[in-house]
Amino acid sequence: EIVTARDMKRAASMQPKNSPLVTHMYTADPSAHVFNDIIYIYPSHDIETDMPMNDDGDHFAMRDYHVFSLDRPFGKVNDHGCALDIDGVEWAVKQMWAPDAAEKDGKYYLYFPARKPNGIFAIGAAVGDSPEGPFVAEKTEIKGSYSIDPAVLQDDDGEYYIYFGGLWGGQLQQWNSCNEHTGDIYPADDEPAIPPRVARLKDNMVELAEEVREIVILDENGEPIKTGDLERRYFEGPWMHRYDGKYYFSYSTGETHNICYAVGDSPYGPFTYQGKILTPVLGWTSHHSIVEYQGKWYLFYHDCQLSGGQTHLRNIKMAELKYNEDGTIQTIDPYYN
Ligand code: FUB
Repeated sequence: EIVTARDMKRAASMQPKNSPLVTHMYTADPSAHVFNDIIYIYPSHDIETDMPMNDDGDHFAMRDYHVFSLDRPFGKVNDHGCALDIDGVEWAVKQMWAPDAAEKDGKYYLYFPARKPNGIFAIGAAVGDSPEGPFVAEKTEIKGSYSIDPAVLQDDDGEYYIYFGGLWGGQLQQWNSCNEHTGDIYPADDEPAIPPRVARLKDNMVELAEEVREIVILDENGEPIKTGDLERRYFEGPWMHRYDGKYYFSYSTGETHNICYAVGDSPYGPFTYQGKILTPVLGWTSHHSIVEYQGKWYLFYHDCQLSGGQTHLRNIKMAELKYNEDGTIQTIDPYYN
């Protein structure tokens, strides 16, 4: 079913500018990386489910990951098959949500969130010898991790950082600044918004090297963006990329459906809000990644074109991303108006 009036309006009136990259299954949350001069995409694998639709995202019932590669930008997509199934993850029971991947010293690492038997989300790592997988999951989740949507930056100095966190069903509001599980706590509208999280990874890539830290996103006055600022506050789907010496932290604003970004001088932030990268897509969720390939930059994102707006049955897409001379990003509208 199409879930909101906004979705119905868009489904009826919008012509997509880009086609789904994968059409033989539903895919979402595309994390793209260039390994060995090939663009690889690590998406969620959306499936049909009887689970009721709710704000906890129970209808996102995914249970495995496929890895895809592109023979060229916007070109043929290769499906490399199932790279990890939940049956191979001892600590997890359901909901394999948005993943990411990284390479170090010829080994490949898949990072993914899932729920533990107690219902609490954590982030796991799985290791493989090829960017295509298969990946073998570690016996336990990454100790000290929580919530959803891991995204890993390989920094220019060889350090790796994992970013994560998502509100509502992603449970970020259940964790305080000391990384204690408190249960739901939402700040008031005029208080700083719940921040995304970051930690450096150990050399072994499957453990955190430090306590998880909060990331501050500042407004144009140098003040933390507030909880009530729904058009700009962090909701889920972090991504980090580097451009012209700066750190670009981008994310989804959830119920206002924007992909926004903020720029800083350190992988830990603070980051200052700059603007929108992607305006709302068909479907409730918006989730992206950004990658450079052969001198051009690309945005990977999803919408619900293939399923006619069913919000848990999505399809990944790509678009070229362009910078202005001052380093700001040109906003992409995914539809012809
Ligand atoms: O795919 C399940 C969840 O939907 C992801 O973890 C979020 O980022 C949103 O896209």
